[in-house]
Amino acid sequence: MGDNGYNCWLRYTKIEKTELIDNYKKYVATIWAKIDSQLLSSAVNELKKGIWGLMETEPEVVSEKPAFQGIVLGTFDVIEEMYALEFLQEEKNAVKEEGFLIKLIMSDTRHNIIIAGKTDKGVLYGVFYFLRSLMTQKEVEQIETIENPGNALRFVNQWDNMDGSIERGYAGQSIFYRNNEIGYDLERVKDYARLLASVGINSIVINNVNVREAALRLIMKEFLPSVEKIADVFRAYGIKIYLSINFTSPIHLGNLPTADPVDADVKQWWKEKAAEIYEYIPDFGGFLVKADSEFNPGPYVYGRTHADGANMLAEALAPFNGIVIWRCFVYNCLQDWRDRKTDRAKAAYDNFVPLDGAFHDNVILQIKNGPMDFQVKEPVSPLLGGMSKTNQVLELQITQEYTGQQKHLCYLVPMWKEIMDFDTYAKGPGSTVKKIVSGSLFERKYGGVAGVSNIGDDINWTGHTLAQSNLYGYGRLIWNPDLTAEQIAEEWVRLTFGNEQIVVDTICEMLMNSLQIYRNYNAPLGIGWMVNPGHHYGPNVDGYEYSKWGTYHRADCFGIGVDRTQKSGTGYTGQYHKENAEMYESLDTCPDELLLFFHHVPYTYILKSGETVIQHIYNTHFDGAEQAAELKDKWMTLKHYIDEERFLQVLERLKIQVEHAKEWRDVINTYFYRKSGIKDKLGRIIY
Ligand code: GCV
Repeated sequence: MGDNGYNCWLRYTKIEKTELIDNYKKYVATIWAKIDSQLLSSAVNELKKGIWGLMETEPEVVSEKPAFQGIVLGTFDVIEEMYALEFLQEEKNAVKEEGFLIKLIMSDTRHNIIIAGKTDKGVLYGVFYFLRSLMTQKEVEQIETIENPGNALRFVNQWDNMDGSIERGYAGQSIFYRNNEIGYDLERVKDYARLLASVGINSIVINNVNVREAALRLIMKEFLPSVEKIADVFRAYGIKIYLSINFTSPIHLGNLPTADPVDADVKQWWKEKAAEIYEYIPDFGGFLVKADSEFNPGPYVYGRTHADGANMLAEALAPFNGIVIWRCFVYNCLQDWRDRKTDRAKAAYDNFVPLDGAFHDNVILQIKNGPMDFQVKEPVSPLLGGMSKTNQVLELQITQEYTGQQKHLCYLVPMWKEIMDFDTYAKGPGSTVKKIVSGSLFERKYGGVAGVSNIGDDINWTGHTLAQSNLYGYGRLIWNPDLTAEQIAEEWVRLTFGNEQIVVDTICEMLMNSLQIYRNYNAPLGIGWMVNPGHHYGPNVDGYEYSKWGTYHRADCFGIGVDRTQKSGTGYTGQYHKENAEMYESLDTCPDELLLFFHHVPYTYILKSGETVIQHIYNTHFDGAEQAAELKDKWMTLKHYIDEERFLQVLERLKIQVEHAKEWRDVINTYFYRKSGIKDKLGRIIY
């Protein structure tokens, strides 16, 4: 059967295991629900759609009689009142704001599956959990659970522009905009909302953080009715919308002479603007701001601090419970490559740590996972762990800007786990990033994670069908940061390609190996960059070496790496808490995988693995290219198990990857052979 990949992990294809269906059928003939909200209507519709697809049963939806048989759906209060069911107090206490309980009642008189939440949103998440359980063939007795999200704010950020292009998008055009118009395909937007809600996403920023041209006007009356339509679609799936704004909007849109955050007219302009937006969208989330960053103006233009800027907007949004998400990607992007003192890696910490505690309650700082920019391997940003009195969200990149641009297979969940599990020691051992960003470590009001989306209007959403695993995995991981990368991979494969064991095993193995394979043939030992400038695809070792962007490897004929130590380098290591500062400072304890990020060493330096740096570069690049070829061979073994359309789609991408991994191998190896003059001890071909 053909499958173009559009339904992703919500395929609801018929379950072949008849015993399993027979068991479930005892429960699914009726859905009991008092549908008095959009969220419950979405939940019931999804349930009907799922049950029909999976079991070819069309459940009857009933609201008012006592429910003796069937699925009972609703908040605890409503279920207790309407369906003569009582919950234990512990059960009710255990379920938090957006969590849910799934429970079976099997007695002589009743056969019920209860999906209950404190809120309707929790019920919707419970429905998706239930359907996922069916698709992954859980026995009915195994579906009982209580789940709560590990992060309160679960964002995707769209880097969509109003002309329809997507900054760092690799799967077609925007589903939101075309030719400076908005909301042209609301059906598609609705399906996106379903996909996002199914993995627990509850917030979306619908335009690029670089707010230029028409996008400036999204907060104006001419566009707000269309923004409202988008908000309506997402609201039905429990997702709040946010807009990225340009800090100098009062000048461009309000004809004011300044955007100075302490200016009374500027403050007033934003207050009125916020009020106007809330007239259209009463539950509008707030603003995302990229200020003083890569040519986007901000408070520094007026000699003010980032706290001044963020707080001014926060005051405008506060009466409506809106929040300001303020990005920390602030650095000098006009650096001189000859200058070895300035270190881009230090910038976020230097700009924001002095302001810890100065932000209003409804401001959240959004911090990229690394100090540079979503490289294949970077240390965790020391800003995560550098502040205890400020709300923070972690920013991850789901779109594969530096990780193969959805032409290469690169399952990113293992990388995100490395980040979330990193111990910052901010409050002693166990101060992991996941505890900081959830807000639990420092008991912050807000916390969560934001991911830059990887979707576009390609029929399969993500270009590479297997890149759907990253969107799925992102949502699942930030809902429950304790899930393993393997668990998430397996779930995704079962939902997306079915439960045949060979399919599950093979694709899981491909996914789980893919990050290391990509790292093997990419920039070595944590140094990053080495990509073509601008579009960032493909190898170019010196692409950014003599540029203004602050992204250097400092390779010469003797050695490579950036000395970021306190002893002799830029002093960046000193931004970490003692345990990590010491680990990175010393060559003896700095992990191999980050060696060149922290130290400049000769090519003959011997790694902990026992290899020299240069031999490591050769080995990993030869291995990486070979392993990429093996990915394709693995996929070929599934020819008879996967529908032709998706099989061929993935194969086409894997072929590109195989060729392109060779390019990486040869460019990197040749470069370092020519720089160092040191031969590969295994005598393999280097040009
Ligand atoms: C949206 C990197 C990317 C830019 C991106 C920027 C950011 O520099 O290459 O495309 O801009 O990060 O995160 O603001």
